[in-house]
Amino acid sequence: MNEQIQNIENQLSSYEFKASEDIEKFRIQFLGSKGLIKGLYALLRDVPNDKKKSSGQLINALKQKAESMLDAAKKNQTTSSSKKTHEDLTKPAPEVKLGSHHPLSIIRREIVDVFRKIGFSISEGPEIEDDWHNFSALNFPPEHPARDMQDTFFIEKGANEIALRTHTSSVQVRVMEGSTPPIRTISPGRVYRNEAISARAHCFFHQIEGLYIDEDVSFADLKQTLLFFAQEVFGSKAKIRLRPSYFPFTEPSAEVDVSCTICNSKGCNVCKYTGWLEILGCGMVDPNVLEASGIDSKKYSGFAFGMGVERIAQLKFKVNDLRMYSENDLRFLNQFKSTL
Ligand code: 2NL
Repeated sequence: MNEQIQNIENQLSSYEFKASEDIEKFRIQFLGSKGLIKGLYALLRDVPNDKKKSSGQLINALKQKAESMLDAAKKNQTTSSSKKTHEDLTKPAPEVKLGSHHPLSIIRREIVDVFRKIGFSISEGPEIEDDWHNFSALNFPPEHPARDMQDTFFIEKGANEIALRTHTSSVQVRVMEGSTPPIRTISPGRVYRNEAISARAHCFFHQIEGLYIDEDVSFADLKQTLLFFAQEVFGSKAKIRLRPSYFPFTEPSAEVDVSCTICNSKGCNVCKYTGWLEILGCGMVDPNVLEASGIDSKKYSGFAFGMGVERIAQLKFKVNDLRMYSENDLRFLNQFKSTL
């Protein structure tokens, strides 16, 4: 037995690791499940009892030696390969994965650019608003349902309530307060409503509102501006239709439909066989709203409109679940890679 142990000990001592494959060869030869050292343990069964202990200790020591040789060889390999050389500097660079613009950003930019072309400036404002800018200055009566906890995320209740803005009209109130007509501005931004999240509703979404105030601004100016917008965004054949509506901040008010671009107004399931798609709300700014922001309603008049960016993107990109916009699923986002 001792002779066999000595024999393997000699083999170990004279072993030289030459190539990286030798590490695995060494492991199999000495430490593998059918290796030399396992073989010694098998022989131990036939060793007389009084010698078992000393032989066992010798084999254990041998096993430890083999293991530490293996560890040392492995360590040596990693340090020598990392020390080796630089990468091949003539190799082409690894592919750079380009990100993409979010579909809502693409549409927002497209819409903003349409209005920029006809002289609108862009205004931004805080997402956390006071009651005055979000409601009172916009002619919301004190008991209006939008002021309810059910509809608005309040941050502070009390004399001057603080809430997440429910529309970007609040930005336009700030513009009116801080400047004199002519005012031509659009306000893109995120707005918040206290709603359960579903395919059709979300607790936040994005709006673009427009405001034009000057002497003698008329409903005809509003209609023509919106027709221009619709044809820029939905194609030169697009038509619009206005239906009477109601908003606290405009009088008269209207809802605007664009002719269905999917079926050419023939009727399809997107336009519910009406040939029309609702895209925005609008109206002539209520004189109370002008006065609340210090604009003389005898001298000036104006129009305003507001649209949901998600809605326009839904129509242009055929997105049928609002949640897609905020889930960051790459299978969704990657589809917009080439769209800008
Ligand atoms: C909609 C309707 C609308 C406005 C927004 C507005 C702003 C000021 C004064 C008067 Cl400062 N009006 N904005 C007017 C009519 C409709 O939005 O359905 N938006 C998604």
